[in-house]
Amino acid sequence: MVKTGCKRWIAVGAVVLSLLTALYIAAGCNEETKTGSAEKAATVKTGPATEKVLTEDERMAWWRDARFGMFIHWGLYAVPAGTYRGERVNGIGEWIMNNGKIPVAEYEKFAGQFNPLGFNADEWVRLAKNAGMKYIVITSKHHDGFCLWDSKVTNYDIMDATPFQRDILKELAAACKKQGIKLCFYHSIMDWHHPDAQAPFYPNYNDTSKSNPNFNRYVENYLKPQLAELLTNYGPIGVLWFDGEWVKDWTEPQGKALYAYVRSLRPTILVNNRVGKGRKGMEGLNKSDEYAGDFGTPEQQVPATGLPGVDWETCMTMNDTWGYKSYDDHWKSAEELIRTLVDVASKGGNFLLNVGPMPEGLIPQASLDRLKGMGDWMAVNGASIHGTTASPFGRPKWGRCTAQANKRYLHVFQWPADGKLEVPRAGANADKAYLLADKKQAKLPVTAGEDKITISLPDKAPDAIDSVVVLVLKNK
Ligand code: FHN
Repeated sequence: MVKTGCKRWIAVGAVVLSLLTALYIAAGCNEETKTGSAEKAATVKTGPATEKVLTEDERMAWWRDARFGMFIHWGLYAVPAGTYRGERVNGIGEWIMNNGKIPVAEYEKFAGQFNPLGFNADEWVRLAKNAGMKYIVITSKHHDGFCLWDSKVTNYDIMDATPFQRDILKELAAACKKQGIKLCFYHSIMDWHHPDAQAPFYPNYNDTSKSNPNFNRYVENYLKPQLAELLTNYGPIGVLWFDGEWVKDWTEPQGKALYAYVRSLRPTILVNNRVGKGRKGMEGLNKSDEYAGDFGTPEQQVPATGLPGVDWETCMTMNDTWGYKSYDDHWKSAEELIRTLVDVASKGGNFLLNVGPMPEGLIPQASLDRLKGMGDWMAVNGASIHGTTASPFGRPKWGRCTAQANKRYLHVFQWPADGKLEVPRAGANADKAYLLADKKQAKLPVTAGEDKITISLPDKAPDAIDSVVVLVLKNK
């Protein structure tokens, strides 16, 4: 993450850059750029009216409160769905172009088959909302380079290359606005399709020993104009969630410059640490303060004790793939997912849970079932997740704890056989306790000892997965 002083410089840079960008865009200086057969001239609308300048905490506030979001990996890879020329391809679904060694011209043909007539933006947003999620992060462009929006700088997008010809991001933006969900974009820096990026590295597009001498041209003439489109034409975007930053040609100074560029277009936007080199493997975060980005991104794991002192978000799949793979049946249970959400929140993080829609535009039934299970639990217990902070006393043996003002939400995974729930006092005095599932908030007997508070529980747990006891503290 970036030190405050360093961020100040980035903010100053962002203002300067915004002026330059406005001039750059207004001058239509991309109009001459054609960077490959599929690319078109760029004419990008000018940026949004100046946004209110927010402090760091104000900017992060909605995201910290949200705690739970939906990740959507969707693109052409949903068409082969893990199988190429009759053979199952190893690895995660959205990597099929690389893992199946599919040449660019062959892979492009999937666009002609991408016609998701079942796609209903309102329905997807409703699914996220009903699950208790507050934001959606969708792949505007994954590593394969295909664009889910109407981009003026390429024909390799939903409008020009597919029979569908509906701007998916535009429809989602409208649905999110209507339903009060923040829309965010995942965007890959690595691009296996672009001739100035990784396309020439075929058959290993992900060859990190290789350098493309034209990479900077890709950044200036393609990546940045596309980001300008995404940030100016789709309303207020909550997060730009970068990925694919590990390519040899991408450096931390470029990451910092891109961070400043993005903030110059949308001053209040959040940007993850993968904009630069701020990620350490899948652990999520390089500890040094010198990296760009607003939050760390542990992938497929929850840090044992959180990432103290920084904002972070665990992203995770429900099965083993991000992009749809028809035969991946290795699903986590709703119980595991609910407890993971609680575990993450109890350590002060966000949980970004993935769905990989099918090529018809529908979300797999197994994902719907899990979203429903989580939504049912959140409908009763959402207050113990949204707007909460980390446990003040780590991980108790019976479950987890989240906190908000004078409330401690005690997430009981193991209902005590003797009916006594022991909570470390952590310097607090108890006022009362009740079950979150109990609308009448009937008081549970509480006794406060020297080091612990003991709550007497009813015989039966209201929820076999996680019953939440609310402990209200005095004097706070
Ligand atoms: O390579 C990608 C992968 O396909 C997926 O998008 C995940 C999500 O965090 N990120 C990358 C690997 O770190």
